[in-house]
Amino acid sequence: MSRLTELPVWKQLKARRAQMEDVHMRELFAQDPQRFARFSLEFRDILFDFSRNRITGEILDLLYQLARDTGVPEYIEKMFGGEHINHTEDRAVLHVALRDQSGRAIKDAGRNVMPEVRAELRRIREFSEAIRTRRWRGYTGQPITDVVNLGVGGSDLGPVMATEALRPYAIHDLGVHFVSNVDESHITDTLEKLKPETTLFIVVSKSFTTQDTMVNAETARKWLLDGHGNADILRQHMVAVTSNVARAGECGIPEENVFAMWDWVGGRYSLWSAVGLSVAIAVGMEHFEDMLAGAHAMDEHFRNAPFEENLPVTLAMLGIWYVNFFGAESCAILPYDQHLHRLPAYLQQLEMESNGKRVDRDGRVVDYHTCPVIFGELGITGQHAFYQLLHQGTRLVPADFIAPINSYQCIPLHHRILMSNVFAQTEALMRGKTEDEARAELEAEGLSGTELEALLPYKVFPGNKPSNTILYRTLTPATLGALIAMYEHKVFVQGVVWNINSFDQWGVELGKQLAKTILPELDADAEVTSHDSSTNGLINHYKKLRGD
Ligand code: G6Q
Repeated sequence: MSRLTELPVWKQLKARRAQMEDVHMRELFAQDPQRFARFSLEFRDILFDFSRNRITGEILDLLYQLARDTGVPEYIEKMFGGEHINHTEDRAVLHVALRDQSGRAIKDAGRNVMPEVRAELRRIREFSEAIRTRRWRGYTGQPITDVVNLGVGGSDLGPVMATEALRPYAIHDLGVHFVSNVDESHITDTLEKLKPETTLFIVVSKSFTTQDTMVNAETARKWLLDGHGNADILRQHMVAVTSNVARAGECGIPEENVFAMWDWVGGRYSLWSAVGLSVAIAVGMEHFEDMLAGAHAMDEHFRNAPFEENLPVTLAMLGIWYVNFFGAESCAILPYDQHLHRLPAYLQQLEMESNGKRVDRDGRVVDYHTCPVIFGELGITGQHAFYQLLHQGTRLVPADFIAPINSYQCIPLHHRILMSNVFAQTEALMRGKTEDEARAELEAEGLSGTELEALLPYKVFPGNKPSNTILYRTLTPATLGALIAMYEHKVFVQGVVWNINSFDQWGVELGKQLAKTILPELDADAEVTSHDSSTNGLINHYKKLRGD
Protein backbone atom coordinates (compact mmCIF):
# COMPACT_ATOMS: atom_id res chain seq x y z
CA MET A 1 0.00 0.00 0.00
CA SER A 2 1.28 3.45 -0.86
CA ARG A 3 1.30 6.42 1.43
CA LEU A 4 -1.16 8.20 -0.88
CA THR A 5 -3.96 5.65 -0.80
CA GLU A 6 -3.51 5.24 2.95
CA LEU A 7 -4.16 8.92 3.68
CA PRO A 8 -7.35 9.47 5.70
CA VAL A 9 -8.49 12.12 3.21
CA TRP A 10 -8.08 9.64 0.33
CA LYS A 11 -10.35 7.21 2.17
CA GLN A 12 -12.88 9.96 2.82
CA LEU A 13 -12.90 10.82 -0.87
CA LYS A 14 -13.42 7.15 -1.73
CA ALA A 15 -16.47 7.10 0.51
CA ARG A 16 -17.84 10.30 -1.07
CA ARG A 17 -17.33 8.80 -4.50
CA ALA A 18 -19.56 5.86 -3.57
CA GLN A 19 -22.22 8.29 -2.35
CA MET A 20 -22.08 10.18 -5.66
CA GLU A 21 -22.80 7.07 -7.73
CA ASP A 22 -26.50 7.80 -8.16
CA VAL A 23 -26.39 11.56 -7.82
CA HIS A 24 -27.15 13.34 -11.09
CA MET A 25 -25.78 16.82 -11.72
CA ARG A 26 -29.30 17.83 -12.76
CA GLU A 27 -30.33 17.35 -9.12
CA LEU A 28 -27.30 19.28 -7.85
CA PHE A 29 -28.19 22.23 -10.08
CA ALA A 30 -31.85 22.02 -9.06
CA GLN A 31 -30.94 22.00 -5.36
CA ASP A 32 -28.61 24.99 -5.56
CA PRO A 33 -29.46 27.94 -7.81
CA GLN A 34 -26.08 29.43 -6.84
CA ARG A 35 -24.10 26.46 -8.11
CA PHE A 36 -22.52 28.36 -11.01
CA ALA A 37 -21.49 31.23 -8.73
CA ARG A 38 -20.18 28.81 -6.10
CA PHE A 39 -18.20 26.71 -8.52
CA SER A 40 -16.61 29.21 -10.83
CA LEU A 41 -13.48 31.32 -10.51
CA GLU A 42 -12.13 34.32 -12.35
CA PHE A 43 -8.59 35.29 -13.08
CA ARG A 44 -8.19 38.52 -15.05
CA ASP A 45 -10.16 37.95 -18.27
CA ILE A 46 -10.46 34.18 -17.75
CA LEU A 47 -13.61 32.64 -16.33
CA PHE A 48 -13.26 29.05 -15.14
CA ASP A 49 -16.63 27.39 -14.67
CA PHE A 50 -16.33 24.01 -12.96
CA SER A 51 -19.92 23.77 -11.75
CA ARG A 52 -20.64 20.91 -14.18
CA ASN A 53 -18.60 18.42 -12.22
CA ARG A 54 -19.79 15.57 -10.04
CA ILE A 55 -18.80 17.36 -6.86
CA THR A 56 -20.28 18.96 -3.80
CA GLY A 57 -18.71 21.69 -1.69
CA GLU A 58 -17.62 19.06 0.79
CA ILE A 59 -15.91 16.96 -1.90
CA LEU A 60 -14.10 20.01 -3.18
CA ASP A 61 -12.85 20.79 0.33
CA LEU A 62 -11.56 17.25 0.65
CA LEU A 63 -9.79 17.55 -2.70
CA TYR A 64 -8.05 20.73 -1.51
CA GLN A 65 -7.20 18.89 1.70
CA LEU A 66 -5.65 16.10 -0.36
CA ALA A 67 -3.48 18.69 -2.12
CA ARG A 68 -2.35 20.01 1.27
CA ASP A 69 -1.76 16.56 2.77
CA THR A 70 0.39 15.53 -0.18
CA GLY A 71 2.64 18.57 0.20
CA VAL A 72 1.53 20.76 -2.71
CA PRO A 73 2.15 24.05 -0.81
CA GLU A 74 5.68 22.96 0.12
CA TYR A 75 6.41 21.74 -3.41
CA ILE A 76 5.26 25.05 -4.91
CA GLU A 77 7.85 26.80 -2.75
CA LYS A 78 10.48 24.21 -3.66
CA MET A 79 9.91 24.84 -7.36
CA PHE A 80 9.98 28.64 -7.11
CA GLY A 81 12.97 28.38 -4.75
CA GLY A 82 15.05 26.47 -7.32
CA GLU A 83 15.32 23.21 -5.38
CA HIS A 84 16.34 20.28 -7.54
CA ILE A 85 12.90 18.70 -7.55
CA ASN A 86 13.74 16.96 -10.83
CA HIS A 87 15.65 14.50 -8.68
CA THR A 88 16.38 11.84 -11.30
CA GLU A 89 18.31 14.41 -13.33
CA ASP A 90 19.40 16.49 -10.32
CA ARG A 91 17.96 19.66 -11.85
CA ALA A 92 15.94 22.64 -10.75
CA VAL A 93 12.61 23.32 -12.46
CA LEU A 94 12.64 27.01 -13.23
CA HIS A 95 10.54 27.74 -16.30
CA VAL A 96 8.84 30.32 -14.04
CA ALA A 97 12.14 32.28 -14.07
CA LEU A 98 11.89 32.70 -17.84
CA ARG A 99 8.85 34.92 -17.42
CA ASP A 100 9.51 36.37 -13.99
CA GLN A 101 8.92 40.10 -13.72
CA SER A 102 9.02 40.45 -9.95
CA GLY A 103 12.59 41.66 -9.84
CA ARG A 104 13.53 39.11 -7.16
CA ALA A 105 16.50 36.81 -7.48
CA ILE A 106 15.73 33.25 -8.58
CA LYS A 107 18.55 30.90 -7.77
CA ASP A 108 19.81 27.59 -9.05
CA ALA A 109 22.52 26.16 -6.80
CA GLY A 110 23.00 29.57 -5.18
CA ARG A 111 23.40 31.44 -8.50
CA ASN A 112 20.83 34.03 -9.56
CA VAL A 113 19.67 33.00 -13.04
CA MET A 114 17.76 36.21 -13.75
CA PRO A 115 20.63 38.28 -15.26
CA GLU A 116 21.19 35.57 -17.91
CA VAL A 117 17.47 35.29 -18.58
CA ARG A 118 17.18 39.04 -19.12
CA ALA A 119 20.30 39.18 -21.28
CA GLU A 120 18.89 36.48 -23.51
CA LEU A 121 15.54 38.28 -23.76
CA ARG A 122 17.42 41.37 -24.96
CA ARG A 123 19.11 39.26 -27.64
CA ILE A 124 15.76 37.82 -28.71
CA ARG A 125 14.41 41.37 -29.00
CA GLU A 126 17.36 42.58 -31.08
CA PHE A 127 17.32 39.62 -33.39
CA SER A 128 13.56 39.42 -33.92
CA GLU A 129 13.42 43.15 -34.62
CA ALA A 130 16.29 42.91 -37.10
CA ILE A 131 14.34 40.26 -39.02
CA ARG A 132 11.00 42.03 -38.79
CA THR A 133 12.36 45.44 -39.83
CA ARG A 134 14.31 43.88 -42.71
CA ARG A 135 17.64 44.95 -41.26
CA TRP A 136 18.90 41.38 -41.22
CA ARG A 137 19.84 40.50 -44.77
CA GLY A 138 20.54 37.25 -46.56
CA TYR A 139 23.73 36.58 -48.50
CA THR A 140 22.50 38.37 -51.63
CA GLY A 141 21.54 41.45 -49.63
CA GLN A 142 17.82 40.70 -49.76
CA PRO A 143 15.76 40.73 -46.56
CA ILE A 144 14.52 37.52 -44.96
CA THR A 145 10.98 36.61 -46.07
CA ASP A 146 10.69 33.17 -44.46
CA VAL A 147 11.78 31.68 -41.15
CA VAL A 148 11.86 27.92 -40.62
CA ASN A 149 11.95 26.47 -37.09
CA LEU A 150 13.68 23.08 -37.07
CA GLY A 151 12.97 21.22 -33.84
CA VAL A 152 10.89 18.42 -32.44
CA GLY A 153 8.85 17.71 -29.30
CA GLY A 154 9.35 20.50 -26.79
CA SER A 155 11.44 22.38 -29.35
CA ASP A 156 8.52 22.49 -31.77
CA LEU A 157 5.10 22.06 -30.18
CA GLY A 158 5.20 25.20 -28.03
CA PRO A 159 6.42 27.57 -30.76
CA VAL A 160 4.02 26.22 -33.37
CA MET A 161 1.07 26.27 -30.96
CA ALA A 162 1.75 29.87 -29.88
CA THR A 163 2.49 31.15 -33.39
CA GLU A 164 -0.82 29.75 -34.59
CA ALA A 165 -2.66 31.01 -31.50
CA LEU A 166 -1.36 34.55 -32.00
CA ARG A 167 -1.81 34.64 -35.77
CA PRO A 168 -3.88 37.88 -35.64
CA TYR A 169 -0.79 39.62 -34.23
CA ALA A 170 1.58 38.38 -36.94
CA ILE A 171 2.89 40.45 -39.82
CA HIS A 172 1.69 38.92 -43.00
CA ASP A 173 4.65 39.38 -45.29
CA LEU A 174 6.87 37.13 -43.19
CA GLY A 175 6.33 33.39 -43.44
CA VAL A 176 7.05 31.37 -40.28
CA HIS A 177 7.22 27.62 -40.84
CA PHE A 178 7.85 24.60 -38.61
CA VAL A 179 9.57 21.39 -39.58
CA SER A 180 9.70 18.65 -36.97
CA ASN A 181 9.38 15.36 -38.78
CA VAL A 182 12.40 13.39 -39.96
CA ASP A 183 10.13 12.16 -42.76
CA GLU A 184 11.72 14.09 -45.61
CA SER A 185 8.32 15.14 -46.95
CA HIS A 186 8.06 17.65 -44.13
CA ILE A 187 11.19 19.59 -45.02
CA THR A 188 10.96 19.16 -48.80
CA ASP A 189 7.30 20.24 -48.86
CA THR A 190 8.19 23.27 -46.73
CA LEU A 191 11.22 24.32 -48.77
CA GLU A 192 9.46 23.81 -52.08
CA LYS A 193 8.14 27.35 -52.13
CA LEU A 194 11.09 29.06 -50.36
CA LYS A 195 14.33 30.56 -51.68
CA PRO A 196 17.69 30.06 -49.90
CA GLU A 197 18.66 33.71 -50.25
CA THR A 198 15.61 34.89 -48.26
CA THR A 199 15.21 32.02 -45.78
CA LEU A 200 16.44 31.83 -42.19
CA PHE A 201 16.58 28.56 -40.24
CA ILE A 202 16.32 28.38 -36.46
CA VAL A 203 17.69 25.06 -35.28
CA VAL A 204 16.11 24.48 -31.88
CA SER A 205 17.53 21.62 -29.88
CA LYS A 206 18.40 21.75 -26.21
CA SER A 207 20.78 18.81 -26.57
CA PHE A 208 21.80 19.45 -30.17
CA THR A 209 22.00 15.68 -30.56
CA THR A 210 18.38 14.86 -31.42
CA GLN A 211 18.61 12.82 -34.59
CA ASP A 212 15.42 14.14 -36.22
CA THR A 213 16.48 17.78 -35.83
CA MET A 214 20.12 17.18 -36.71
CA VAL A 215 19.16 15.41 -39.95
CA ASN A 216 16.73 18.19 -40.86
CA ALA A 217 19.39 20.81 -40.06
CA GLU A 218 21.89 19.03 -42.30
CA THR A 219 19.37 18.91 -45.16
CA ALA A 220 18.66 22.61 -44.64
CA ARG A 221 22.39 23.34 -44.68
CA LYS A 222 22.84 21.50 -47.97
CA TRP A 223 19.84 23.30 -49.45
CA LEU A 224 21.33 26.66 -48.43
CA LEU A 225 24.79 25.85 -49.73
CA ASP A 226 23.69 24.11 -52.91
CA GLY A 227 25.45 25.87 -55.77
CA HIS A 228 27.38 28.27 -53.48
CA GLY A 229 29.84 26.08 -51.67
CA ASN A 230 30.60 28.93 -49.28
CA ALA A 231 29.80 27.95 -45.72
CA ASP A 232 30.15 31.60 -44.63
CA ILE A 233 26.62 32.28 -45.81
CA LEU A 234 25.34 30.17 -42.90
CA ARG A 235 26.08 33.17 -40.70
CA GLN A 236 23.15 35.01 -42.27
CA HIS A 237 20.85 32.03 -42.67
CA MET A 238 21.14 29.75 -39.68
CA VAL A 239 20.86 30.36 -35.95
CA ALA A 240 20.55 27.89 -33.10
CA VAL A 241 18.82 27.68 -29.75
CA THR A 242 20.59 25.19 -27.52
CA SER A 243 22.35 24.52 -24.25
CA ASN A 244 25.10 22.76 -26.21
CA VAL A 245 26.98 25.67 -27.82
CA ALA A 246 29.99 23.48 -28.68
CA ARG A 247 27.91 21.04 -30.76
CA ALA A 248 26.20 23.91 -32.57
CA GLY A 249 29.66 25.25 -33.44
CA GLU A 250 30.72 21.85 -34.79
CA CYS A 251 27.68 22.01 -37.05
CA GLY A 252 28.91 25.29 -38.51
CA ILE A 253 26.76 27.71 -36.52
CA PRO A 254 28.92 30.54 -35.13
CA GLU A 255 28.68 31.31 -31.43
CA GLU A 256 27.14 34.75 -31.99
CA ASN A 257 24.23 32.99 -33.72
CA VAL A 258 23.53 30.74 -30.74
CA PHE A 259 20.78 31.54 -28.22
CA ALA A 260 20.96 29.97 -24.79
CA MET A 261 18.84 27.30 -23.12
CA TRP A 262 19.47 26.05 -19.63
CA ASP A 263 19.36 22.63 -18.04
CA TRP A 264 16.80 23.90 -15.51
CA VAL A 265 14.16 24.18 -18.24
CA GLY A 266 12.57 21.04 -19.64
CA GLY A 267 11.87 21.00 -23.39
CA ARG A 268 8.09 20.97 -22.93
CA TYR A 269 8.35 23.98 -20.59
CA SER A 270 10.72 25.98 -22.80
CA LEU A 271 8.38 28.06 -24.95
CA TRP A 272 9.18 31.08 -22.77
CA SER A 273 12.89 31.03 -23.60
CA ALA A 274 14.64 31.57 -26.95
CA VAL A 275 12.83 28.39 -28.01
CA GLY A 276 10.01 30.89 -28.64
CA LEU A 277 12.23 32.92 -31.01
CA SER A 278 10.01 32.03 -33.98
CA VAL A 279 7.01 33.34 -32.00
CA ALA A 280 8.80 36.62 -31.25
CA ILE A 281 9.69 36.95 -34.94
CA ALA A 282 6.14 36.19 -36.03
CA VAL A 283 4.26 38.45 -33.61
CA GLY A 284 6.89 40.93 -32.40
CA MET A 285 8.76 41.14 -29.12
CA GLU A 286 6.13 43.29 -27.37
CA HIS A 287 3.56 40.57 -27.88
CA PHE A 288 6.00 37.84 -26.91
CA GLU A 289 6.70 39.77 -23.71
CA ASP A 290 2.97 40.20 -23.11
CA MET A 291 2.69 36.44 -23.29
CA LEU A 292 5.44 36.12 -20.68
CA ALA A 293 3.68 38.72 -18.51
CA GLY A 294 0.40 36.78 -18.70
CA ALA A 295 2.19 33.61 -17.65
CA HIS A 296 3.94 35.43 -14.81
CA ALA A 297 0.63 36.77 -13.54
CA MET A 298 -0.67 33.20 -13.45
CA ASP A 299 2.52 32.10 -11.63
CA GLU A 300 1.90 34.68 -8.92
CA HIS A 301 -1.73 33.63 -8.65
CA PHE A 302 -0.71 29.98 -8.39
CA ARG A 303 1.87 30.72 -5.73
CA ASN A 304 -0.20 33.09 -3.62
CA ALA A 305 -3.93 32.48 -4.03
CA PRO A 306 -5.61 30.23 -1.46
CA PHE A 307 -6.39 26.84 -2.96
CA GLU A 308 -10.12 27.62 -2.86
CA GLU A 309 -9.53 30.50 -5.31
CA ASN A 310 -6.68 28.94 -7.22
CA LEU A 311 -7.42 28.04 -10.86
CA PRO A 312 -4.55 25.60 -11.53
CA VAL A 313 -5.02 23.83 -8.19
CA THR A 314 -8.77 23.46 -8.72
CA LEU A 315 -8.32 22.23 -12.30
CA ALA A 316 -5.72 19.72 -11.11
CA MET A 317 -7.76 18.37 -8.21
CA LEU A 318 -10.86 17.89 -10.37
CA GLY A 319 -8.68 15.83 -12.70
CA ILE A 320 -7.48 13.74 -9.74
CA TRP A 321 -11.12 13.20 -8.69
CA TYR A 322 -11.99 11.57 -12.01
CA VAL A 323 -8.75 9.65 -12.59
CA ASN A 324 -8.40 8.20 -9.11
CA PHE A 325 -11.97 7.94 -7.87
CA PHE A 326 -14.03 7.43 -11.04
CA GLY A 327 -11.46 5.47 -13.05
CA ALA A 328 -11.52 7.96 -15.94
CA GLU A 329 -8.89 6.95 -18.46
CA SER A 330 -8.85 10.03 -20.62
CA CYS A 331 -9.43 13.76 -20.64
CA ALA A 332 -10.52 15.77 -23.68
CA ILE A 333 -9.21 19.22 -24.59
CA LEU A 334 -11.77 20.96 -26.79
CA PRO A 335 -10.90 24.48 -27.95
CA TYR A 336 -13.62 26.43 -29.73
CA ASP A 337 -11.05 28.83 -31.11
CA GLN A 338 -9.58 28.09 -34.53
CA HIS A 339 -6.31 29.70 -33.49
CA LEU A 340 -5.91 27.13 -30.70
CA HIS A 341 -5.92 24.22 -33.11
CA ARG A 342 -2.50 23.02 -31.93
CA LEU A 343 -3.36 23.31 -28.24
CA PRO A 344 -4.52 19.69 -27.83
CA ALA A 345 -1.22 18.42 -29.27
CA TYR A 346 0.73 20.79 -27.03
CA LEU A 347 -1.14 19.75 -23.88
CA GLN A 348 -0.85 16.11 -24.86
CA GLN A 349 2.92 16.42 -24.55
CA LEU A 350 2.82 18.68 -21.52
CA GLU A 351 0.59 16.36 -19.52
CA MET A 352 1.48 12.90 -20.79
CA GLU A 353 5.26 13.35 -20.95
CA SER A 354 5.23 14.99 -17.53
CA ASN A 355 2.88 12.70 -15.64
CA GLY A 356 2.84 9.49 -17.66
CA LYS A 357 4.89 7.81 -14.93
CA ARG A 358 4.54 4.59 -12.94
CA VAL A 359 7.33 4.90 -10.38
CA ASP A 360 7.05 7.34 -7.49
CA ARG A 361 9.66 9.66 -6.03
CA ASP A 362 10.81 6.88 -3.70
CA GLY A 363 11.44 4.48 -6.57
CA ARG A 364 8.34 2.35 -5.95
CA VAL A 365 5.82 1.28 -8.56
CA VAL A 366 2.60 3.12 -7.74
CA ASP A 367 -0.67 1.35 -6.93
CA TYR A 368 -2.92 4.09 -8.30
CA HIS A 369 -3.39 5.66 -11.70
CA THR A 370 -1.45 8.70 -12.84
CA CYS A 371 -1.90 10.77 -16.01
CA PRO A 372 -4.94 9.97 -18.14
CA VAL A 373 -4.77 9.87 -21.94
CA ILE A 374 -5.06 13.46 -23.09
CA PHE A 375 -6.66 13.91 -26.46
CA GLY A 376 -8.54 16.62 -28.22
CA GLU A 377 -9.44 18.53 -31.31
CA LEU A 378 -11.12 21.76 -32.24
CA GLY A 379 -14.54 21.47 -30.61
CA ILE A 380 -16.56 21.98 -33.75
CA THR A 381 -14.60 19.28 -35.58
CA GLY A 382 -14.97 16.97 -32.60
CA GLN A 383 -18.72 17.49 -32.48
CA HIS A 384 -19.01 16.08 -35.97
CA ALA A 385 -16.66 13.24 -35.16
CA PHE A 386 -16.04 11.76 -31.69
CA TYR A 387 -18.50 13.54 -29.38
CA GLN A 388 -20.88 10.62 -29.93
CA LEU A 389 -18.70 8.66 -27.50
CA LEU A 390 -18.69 11.53 -24.99
CA HIS A 391 -22.48 11.65 -24.99
CA GLN A 392 -23.52 8.03 -25.31
CA GLY A 393 -20.42 5.85 -25.00
CA THR A 394 -19.61 3.61 -22.05
CA ARG A 395 -16.65 5.64 -20.81
CA LEU A 396 -16.42 8.70 -18.63
CA VAL A 397 -14.44 11.38 -20.46
CA PRO A 398 -14.05 14.63 -18.51
CA ALA A 399 -13.61 17.50 -20.95
CA ASP A 400 -12.27 21.06 -20.96
CA PHE A 401 -14.19 23.42 -23.26
CA ILE A 402 -12.07 26.47 -24.07
CA ALA A 403 -13.59 29.43 -25.90
CA PRO A 404 -13.19 33.15 -26.62
CA ILE A 405 -15.99 35.60 -25.84
CA ASN A 406 -14.92 37.75 -28.77
CA SER A 407 -13.29 36.69 -32.00
CA TYR A 408 -10.90 38.87 -33.97
CA GLN A 409 -13.04 38.92 -37.05
CA CYS A 410 -16.13 41.00 -37.51
CA ILE A 411 -18.68 38.48 -38.69
CA PRO A 412 -20.85 38.16 -35.58
CA LEU A 413 -22.98 35.35 -36.95
CA HIS A 414 -20.02 32.96 -37.09
CA HIS A 415 -19.05 33.63 -33.52
CA ARG A 416 -22.56 33.39 -32.14
CA ILE A 417 -23.07 30.04 -33.81
CA LEU A 418 -19.73 28.87 -32.43
CA MET A 419 -20.62 29.93 -28.88
CA SER A 420 -24.11 28.45 -29.07
CA ASN A 421 -22.37 25.14 -29.64
CA VAL A 422 -20.12 25.56 -26.61
CA PHE A 423 -23.09 26.25 -24.35
CA ALA A 424 -25.22 23.53 -25.93
CA GLN A 425 -22.61 20.78 -25.76
CA THR A 426 -21.71 21.37 -22.12
CA GLU A 427 -25.38 21.57 -21.17
CA ALA A 428 -26.16 18.40 -23.12
CA LEU A 429 -23.29 16.53 -21.46
CA MET A 430 -24.52 17.56 -18.03
CA ARG A 431 -28.30 17.21 -18.50
CA GLY A 432 -28.53 14.38 -20.97
CA LYS A 433 -32.02 13.39 -22.12
CA THR A 434 -34.22 11.16 -19.99
CA GLU A 435 -36.41 8.40 -21.32
CA ASP A 436 -39.50 10.52 -20.68
CA GLU A 437 -38.05 13.45 -22.59
CA ALA A 438 -37.00 11.23 -25.46
CA ARG A 439 -40.45 9.60 -25.55
CA ALA A 440 -42.18 12.98 -25.63
CA GLU A 441 -39.99 14.08 -28.54
CA LEU A 442 -40.67 10.95 -30.52
CA GLU A 443 -44.39 11.29 -29.92
CA ALA A 444 -44.22 14.91 -31.09
CA GLU A 445 -42.61 13.58 -34.28
CA GLY A 446 -45.65 11.33 -34.73
CA LEU A 447 -44.15 8.02 -33.64
CA SER A 448 -46.01 5.58 -31.45
CA GLY A 449 -46.34 1.92 -30.44
CA THR A 450 -43.61 -0.59 -31.24
CA GLU A 451 -41.91 1.76 -33.66
CA LEU A 452 -41.44 4.31 -30.87
CA GLU A 453 -40.39 1.71 -28.30
CA ALA A 454 -37.79 0.24 -30.67
CA LEU A 455 -36.16 3.62 -31.24
CA LEU A 456 -36.45 4.91 -27.69
CA PRO A 457 -33.28 3.40 -26.08
CA TYR A 458 -31.09 4.95 -28.77
CA LYS A 459 -32.53 8.39 -28.11
CA VAL A 460 -31.71 8.47 -24.39
CA PHE A 461 -28.64 10.41 -23.19
CA PRO A 462 -27.57 9.56 -19.64
CA GLY A 463 -25.94 12.94 -19.06
CA ASN A 464 -24.05 13.52 -15.80
CA LYS A 465 -20.86 13.87 -17.88
CA PRO A 466 -18.39 16.32 -16.33
CA SER A 467 -16.91 19.28 -18.12
CA ASN A 468 -15.07 22.50 -17.34
CA THR A 469 -15.72 25.62 -19.37
CA ILE A 470 -12.91 28.12 -19.73
CA LEU A 471 -13.98 31.40 -21.31
CA TYR A 472 -11.69 34.35 -21.99
CA ARG A 473 -12.45 37.72 -23.49
CA THR A 474 -10.13 37.50 -26.52
CA LEU A 475 -7.09 35.38 -27.17
CA THR A 476 -4.49 38.07 -26.47
CA PRO A 477 -0.82 37.16 -25.92
CA ALA A 478 -1.27 37.74 -22.17
CA THR A 479 -4.32 35.48 -22.04
CA LEU A 480 -2.51 32.76 -23.96
CA GLY A 481 0.42 33.00 -21.53
CA ALA A 482 -1.91 32.73 -18.55
CA LEU A 483 -3.81 29.77 -20.05
CA ILE A 484 -0.65 27.81 -20.79
CA ALA A 485 0.82 28.56 -17.36
CA MET A 486 -2.45 27.42 -15.80
CA TYR A 487 -2.09 24.01 -17.48
CA GLU A 488 1.62 23.82 -16.57
CA HIS A 489 0.73 24.30 -12.91
CA LYS A 490 -2.17 21.86 -13.15
CA VAL A 491 0.35 19.25 -14.28
CA PHE A 492 2.68 20.24 -11.45
CA VAL A 493 0.01 19.85 -8.77
CA GLN A 494 -1.10 16.47 -10.10
CA GLY A 495 2.51 15.28 -10.21
CA VAL A 496 2.97 16.24 -6.55
CA VAL A 497 -0.23 14.48 -5.48
CA TRP A 498 0.78 11.36 -7.40
CA ASN A 499 4.27 11.65 -5.86
CA ILE A 500 6.00 11.39 -9.23
CA ASN A 501 8.69 13.44 -10.94
CA SER A 502 6.91 15.43 -13.66
CA PHE A 503 10.14 16.75 -15.11
CA ASP A 504 12.06 13.79 -16.48
CA GLN A 505 11.11 11.65 -19.49
CA TRP A 506 13.08 8.40 -19.42
CA GLY A 507 10.24 6.71 -21.27
CA VAL A 508 11.32 8.22 -24.56
CA GLU A 509 14.74 6.53 -24.38
CA LEU A 510 14.10 2.86 -25.19
CA GLY A 511 12.70 3.45 -28.67
CA LYS A 512 15.61 5.80 -29.46
CA GLN A 513 18.16 3.17 -28.34
CA LEU A 514 16.57 0.47 -30.46
CA ALA A 515 16.37 2.77 -33.51
CA LYS A 516 20.15 3.26 -33.21
CA THR A 517 20.65 -0.50 -33.43
CA ILE A 518 18.24 -0.90 -36.30
CA LEU A 519 19.55 1.93 -38.54
CA PRO A 520 22.80 0.10 -39.51
CA GLU A 521 20.80 -3.08 -40.07
CA LEU A 522 18.75 -1.23 -42.67
CA ASP A 523 21.93 -0.18 -44.47
CA ALA A 524 23.34 -3.72 -44.71
CA ASP A 525 22.07 -6.22 -47.30
CA ALA A 526 22.03 -9.24 -44.99
CA GLU A 527 18.79 -10.66 -43.70
CA VAL A 528 18.08 -9.45 -40.15
CA THR A 529 17.65 -12.13 -37.48
CA SER A 530 18.61 -10.38 -34.25
CA HIS A 531 15.10 -9.37 -33.07
CA ASP A 532 11.77 -11.04 -32.38
CA SER A 533 10.12 -12.56 -35.44
CA SER A 534 7.78 -9.61 -35.96
CA THR A 535 10.57 -6.99 -35.95
CA ASN A 536 12.78 -9.23 -38.15
CA GLY A 537 9.88 -9.95 -40.50
CA LEU A 538 8.93 -6.30 -40.91
CA ILE A 539 12.54 -5.14 -41.42
CA ASN A 540 13.20 -7.85 -44.00
CA HIS A 541 9.92 -7.13 -45.81
CA TYR A 542 10.87 -3.43 -45.93
CA LYS A 543 14.35 -4.23 -47.24
CA LYS A 544 12.98 -6.50 -49.94
CA LEU A 545 10.49 -3.95 -51.26
CA ARG A 546 12.26 -0.62 -50.72
CA GLY A 547 13.09 1.31 -53.82
CA ASP A 548 10.25 -0.33 -55.75
C1 G6Q B 1 10.45 17.63 -23.74
C2 G6Q B 1 11.15 16.43 -24.17
C3 G6Q B 1 11.30 16.29 -25.66
C4 G6Q B 1 12.37 17.17 -26.28
C5 G6Q B 1 12.66 16.69 -27.70
C6 G6Q B 1 13.67 17.54 -28.39
O1 G6Q B 1 10.29 17.94 -22.59
O2 G6Q B 1 12.35 16.32 -23.52
O3 G6Q B 1 10.09 16.50 -26.35
O4 G6Q B 1 11.97 18.50 -26.27
O5 G6Q B 1 13.09 15.36 -27.67
O6 G6Q B 1 14.86 17.55 -27.67
P1 G6Q B 1 16.00 18.57 -28.04
O7 G6Q B 1 15.47 19.94 -27.79
O8 G6Q B 1 17.16 18.21 -27.17
O9 G6Q B 1 16.29 18.37 -29.50
